[in-house]
Amino acid sequence: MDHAPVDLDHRPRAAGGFGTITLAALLLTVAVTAWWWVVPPDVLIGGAPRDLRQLGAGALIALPPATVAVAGAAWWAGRHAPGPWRLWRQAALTAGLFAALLLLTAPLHGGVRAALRATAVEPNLAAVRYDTSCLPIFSDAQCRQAQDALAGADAGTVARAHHEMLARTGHSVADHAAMSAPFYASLDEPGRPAAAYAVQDAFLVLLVALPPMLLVLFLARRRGTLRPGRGRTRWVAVAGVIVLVVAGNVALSRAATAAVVPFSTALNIPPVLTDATITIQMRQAGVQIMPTGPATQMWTYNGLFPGPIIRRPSGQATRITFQNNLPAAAGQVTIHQHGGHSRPTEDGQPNTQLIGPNAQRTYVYDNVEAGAPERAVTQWYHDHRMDVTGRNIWNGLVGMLILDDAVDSALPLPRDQFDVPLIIADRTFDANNQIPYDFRLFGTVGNTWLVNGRPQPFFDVADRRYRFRILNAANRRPMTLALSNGAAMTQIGTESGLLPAPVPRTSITLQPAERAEVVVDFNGLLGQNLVLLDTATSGTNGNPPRELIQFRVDRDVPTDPSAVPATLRPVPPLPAPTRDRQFVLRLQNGRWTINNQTFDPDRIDADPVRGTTERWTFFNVSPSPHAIHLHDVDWRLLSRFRVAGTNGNPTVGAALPVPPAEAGLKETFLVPQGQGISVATTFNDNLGEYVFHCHMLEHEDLAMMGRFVVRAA
Ligand SMILES: [Cu+2]
Repeated sequence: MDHAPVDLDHRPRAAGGFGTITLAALLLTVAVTAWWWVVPPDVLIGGAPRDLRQLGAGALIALPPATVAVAGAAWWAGRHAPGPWRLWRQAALTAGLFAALLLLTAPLHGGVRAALRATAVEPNLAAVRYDTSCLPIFSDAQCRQAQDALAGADAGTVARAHHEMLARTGHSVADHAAMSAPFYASLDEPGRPAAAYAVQDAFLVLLVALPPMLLVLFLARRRGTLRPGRGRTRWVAVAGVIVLVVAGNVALSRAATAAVVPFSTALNIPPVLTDATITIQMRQAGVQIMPTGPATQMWTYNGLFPGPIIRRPSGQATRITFQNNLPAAAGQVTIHQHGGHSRPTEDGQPNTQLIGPNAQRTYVYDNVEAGAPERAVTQWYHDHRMDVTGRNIWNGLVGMLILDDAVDSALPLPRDQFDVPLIIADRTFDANNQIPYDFRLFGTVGNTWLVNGRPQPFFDVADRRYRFRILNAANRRPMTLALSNGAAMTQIGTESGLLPAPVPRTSITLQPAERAEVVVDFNGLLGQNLVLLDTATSGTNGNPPRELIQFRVDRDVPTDPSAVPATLRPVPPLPAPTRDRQFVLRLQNGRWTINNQTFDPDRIDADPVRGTTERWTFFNVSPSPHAIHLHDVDWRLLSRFRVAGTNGNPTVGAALPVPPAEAGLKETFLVPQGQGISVATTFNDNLGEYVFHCHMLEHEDLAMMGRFVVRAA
């Protein structure tokens, strides 16, 4: 290596000192970036490749273009680039050649991505289940608490417990992997041009290559192989390159993850099925969720996401035949009519009465409650299969079900086209607009919010009242809804129908599976645009509120016949409870437990007698909130409180206020960490077996579920 200063204004030698340094730096760069370049981000967990196979595959594929690029650049620099800018020219040419070669080898990328994802994701599922990495929604203290709770368990213990759990529910880890692999493979259908990946990859490589390039410049300067040039010009050039590379990455990553121009597509309103006999086909279908790029391959009801809305008069039986034409990877499925007072055989049990591949099952919903028509209500139907509910719902098996009755219809609330469903859920889209599912111990969240299955739609409204039936259909994400003008929404209903009286609310927090029916009055806002926000994550990490849907008040109506009465619908009387049960929610050995136990189909956790009233108290001493969902009957919230005592023996501490919006009937309740709730119900309905569980779906899939059996008096 030649350490002597070189007069770069003269014709240079082909491979002088700076050339050697540059060559070494570029090889280092190639090695560092290889895995990043070739391994798609959705295969990575926690930002690192899972194993050496991925690293090796990345390096192998990066090597040929890198070698050609370095050789070509050295040749060119040695002949044609005299002067102080030779180093820069060399770097720029190397980058350009690299990008061009990536483009030329683009078809290879898609295949490698598909192969890596198919082989890497599912076999690691069991390991991922015990991933303790924290989501941004948790505080550092909560993360530490979770990690402490898991620290005591060795991997073998955790794995054995998991195997036992899977075995009890009729699954093995191998089954699980085998079931899911074809689904992930099927996601890699041609859509986004391979060249688009390559351009994006090239920018990624440049981003990573930038620091070593700067280091080379610095070293060359120090060693005197680069003559001091015009300093200002050089650093302007440095800044220019940095800006270009960073801007390219930002632009391309946005284009790749969510090519969404806010409020550029109209609100999707699913078709409404009203017949007494309905057939719904479950199948994989491409759904055009993103306004540009390929359709998203999803598991759907009738090819739709969300599925069709089922709207029926209460008290009239509805027979729905669900045909399982999903890919074999889906395995057996089951459908829960969430909120319904269904008989046990019709409730969508998680581990029995399943619908196998290419089989079908007819569910009969009586829509009757204690012998009378059910209260009018916004319910939903979704998959409930043990272990994989999170995956199945994430993949699309979700739809809304509405029951109407005379009491609700007699009120002057907005109706017909002014009565609008808003099903909100989050998903993470990859560069190909697909949504590979990534199981997380604390629950899987997405980075793109969807309203009725579309990102950031707009909805043209008249200057009058609208009734919105809002469902949080997310796997794990709680949402806090607010209007951008700060105005109050009038909440009129919960998961179990109308409230006793309307409640004005400037923000409404919904846990997964919770519903809120609200009336929004657009009167006086003609010509204005309002946005429904999720403010739940704003304030942390400086995130702005998420903009979910834009309401454009684009037309005037002379009169608004609707109104929100001062009283809506009384709740039925609740007799004094005659039986108390207590349930403690914990995180133990990587599993979410209820009274130190996970789901066991052979164990009964509560056996209430029909006709009696019970009070159930839940204590949350785990490091996550939970959303407790109780099947079959509707419940009343008696109290919220802080947990006192110890984690081993929690007791009821200081009372917390019960919000007026929780004064109605409900079946899904938030239990924040360190807090508890008491709820009560009269088991006045069906006999038989039901489940209760956390509705944060990954908690549920880790078997945070119990069984109760309603016995005859
Ligand atoms: Cu939970």
